[in-house]
Amino acid sequence: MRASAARAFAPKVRLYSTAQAIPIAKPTASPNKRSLQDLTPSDLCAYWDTQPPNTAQLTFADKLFVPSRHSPIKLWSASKFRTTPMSSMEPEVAFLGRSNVGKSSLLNAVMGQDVCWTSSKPGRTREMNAFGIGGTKGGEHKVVLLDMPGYGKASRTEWGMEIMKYLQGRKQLRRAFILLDSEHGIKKNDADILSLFRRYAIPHQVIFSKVDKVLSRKKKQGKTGASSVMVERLQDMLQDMRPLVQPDPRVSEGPGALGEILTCSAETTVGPGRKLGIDAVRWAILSAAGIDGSLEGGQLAAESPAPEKPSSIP
Ligand SMILES: Nc1nc2c(ncn2[C@@H]2O[C@H](COP(=O)(O)OP(=O)(O)OP(=O)(O)O)[C@@H](O)[C@H]2O)c(=O)[nH]1
Ligand SMILES: [Mg+2]
Repeated sequence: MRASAARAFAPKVRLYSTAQAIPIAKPTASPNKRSLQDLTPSDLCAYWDTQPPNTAQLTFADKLFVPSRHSPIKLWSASKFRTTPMSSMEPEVAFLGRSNVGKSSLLNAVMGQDVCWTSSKPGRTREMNAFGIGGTKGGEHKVVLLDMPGYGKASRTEWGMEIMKYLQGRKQLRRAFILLDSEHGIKKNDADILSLFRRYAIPHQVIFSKVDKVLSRKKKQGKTGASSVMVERLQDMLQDMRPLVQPDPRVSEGPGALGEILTCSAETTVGPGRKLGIDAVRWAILSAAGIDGSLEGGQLAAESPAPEKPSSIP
């Protein structure tokens, strides 16, 4: 592993970490290469409170997100919470994070279609945009995904208020996914949002975006593999994140994030229609929506009831 690659992880995590810093390993002569398409959720993600999805669950999730004539479908856009449609009952999950962290790109990868606008300039998404997934002709959508405007650079100043109104007031919301940039780690405004989520008991989960940037330093076309050392270091980084996303309950303002951190790359293809780590994100979305993937005669047999929102939400 190259020393520069090691530096990409360690200092940023230490910034807010209370855990012991991880020593930076010296480069090894010829690190074992792992093919990116062979990396499993257990390699890319950390699961403390949940089980890593198995192959059948990942396949089920991938199938549900396959684009069709009825999915994905743009349902609505809103710039203010009070203008969001209240009639829909389908479970919703929202994607939040700093401007330019890769929310819209991630959602395009998840939905298998470029339905969200993306840009290299921060501040591209200006409204909440809702997309329905898993719909059939004449049928309701199974889950609604929300692409949110980013916070921080080039964001609307009043957006923070609207986002909190949505997160606290939206009955259909099952989970907020907060994206953090793998290369930059947790910044002050990310830490502030995580703290707000805890204070208002909003169910949330962390996803690290752009993991290609830390798994491999090569240009896009050369990104076919990652060294075993880098995969181990990614796991170390995720373990280091635990006290930050799940602070000690004795000092925490409220419930922490789900004990499951995902990493993915919306721009790394690992097979036909497959991007790195996106299958695990799809499974996490379905789990949040209470769709467990039990199959019987080709139909979904059982959908566990959607988790109730904590009663402590004001
Ligand atoms: N290397 C790499 N770049 C990515 C990835 N995902 C997104 N990007 C790039 O990051 C930039 C921002 O992507 P967006 O998806 O528009 O980010 P966003 O969070 O929706 O941004 P706002 O709407 O402005 O808040 C674009 O230049 C993308 O090409 C990824 O997985 N890897
Ligand atoms: Mg966007």
